[in-house]
Amino acid sequence: MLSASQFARIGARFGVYRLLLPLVVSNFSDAAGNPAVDKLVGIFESYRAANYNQTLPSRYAKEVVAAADKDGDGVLTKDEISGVFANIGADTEMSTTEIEEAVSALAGGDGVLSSAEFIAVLSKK
Ligand SMILES: [Ca+2]
Repeated sequence: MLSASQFARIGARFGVYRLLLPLVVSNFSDAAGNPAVDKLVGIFESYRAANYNQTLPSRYAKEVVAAADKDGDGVLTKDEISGVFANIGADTEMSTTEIEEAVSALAGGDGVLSSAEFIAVLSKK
């Protein structure tokens, strides 16, 4: 398991690679240099480390995403992500604009953040 600070360092390194190597292979590696994305991932990772330390990251990610997708349409909106932040007491940690930016960066070209994409992001540690 990576600590939040290790993860932040990796995020920073991705940022450097992103400048050096403009070729990216997925939404996540593209989005990992984005400060809003790094912040969002860091918040979820801190929450996981504090509350789901005995749970597989993949299972944790599925639970978070299932709770987040209120309308069950398989797509996560910024409002649904904001709702999760409120539920975990992190609602003051990111502004609506930052959440919007992170969701749109993670969504990639199609502009839609699917549950599956978000599970992949959250369980990537
Ligand atoms: Ca939804």
